[in-house]
Amino acid sequence: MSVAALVNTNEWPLSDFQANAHLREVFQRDGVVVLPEFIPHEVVQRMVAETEELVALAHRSESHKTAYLTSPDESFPEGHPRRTVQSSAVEVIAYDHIPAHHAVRKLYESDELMTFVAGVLGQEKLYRYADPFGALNLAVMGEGDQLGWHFDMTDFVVSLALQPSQAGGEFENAQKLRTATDENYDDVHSVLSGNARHRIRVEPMHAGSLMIFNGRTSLHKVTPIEGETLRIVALLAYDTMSGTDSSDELKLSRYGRLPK
Ligand SMILES: O=C(O)CCC(=O)C(=O)O
Repeated sequence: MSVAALVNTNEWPLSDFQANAHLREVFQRDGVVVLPEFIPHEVVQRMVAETEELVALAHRSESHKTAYLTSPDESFPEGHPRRTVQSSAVEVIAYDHIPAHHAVRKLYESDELMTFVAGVLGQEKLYRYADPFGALNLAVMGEGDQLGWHFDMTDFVVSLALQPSQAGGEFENAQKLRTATDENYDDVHSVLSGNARHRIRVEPMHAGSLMIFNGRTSLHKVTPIEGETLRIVALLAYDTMSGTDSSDELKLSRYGRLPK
């Protein structure tokens, strides 16, 4: 199946240099770019149905870590972001559980999509992740699940919203809050303590939206899910170097197992 059958190429012509240059500018400016209706409605429906068949294979993880995805560091003063714990709960379907015919897997394995993402990121070339579980994974969140405030450990993430929850499940983002050389703890503290609503933007996560996001510098969360409808998001992992894999610690916490 060609990627043209999976992507709304009328709206998002993947190889249109001009259009991609605009997306690249937005990504560079904001650290995030959202492409609404990237996937046509009927394809999204197929992706959701194919994901629902796999829900029993999902691994549930619940974590209580700081926004830096670490345990609290008691050497910092009380109330400091490095000591402040965030709660998260999510179920994840790993790449090796997603069959070859799944439309999301076909999309992820398309070179055309990877070249397009590289163009938006301003990268010469990208590689798919080497993690046999995390290269492509489907995050499924039910009532009460949430992701606490956190920075990612990777430079960027590509997510595809497949199904929003009835309420809650909002992706809140305080963009570009830190840099490689400045942790900006004061502003991180303000966001964590709810005193910086003006810095937070809710990114639209309608079914079929693709989001390309720099989660290493932007502090973000998913608010608690309300209602019975599962919130489903596909996470497509790429890197600028070939062979990049996740640590065993991350695999065990997110997927509950290690490769055999
Ligand atoms: O589910 C989402 O929308 C975002 C996921 C996320 O923030 C993450 O996995 O780090």
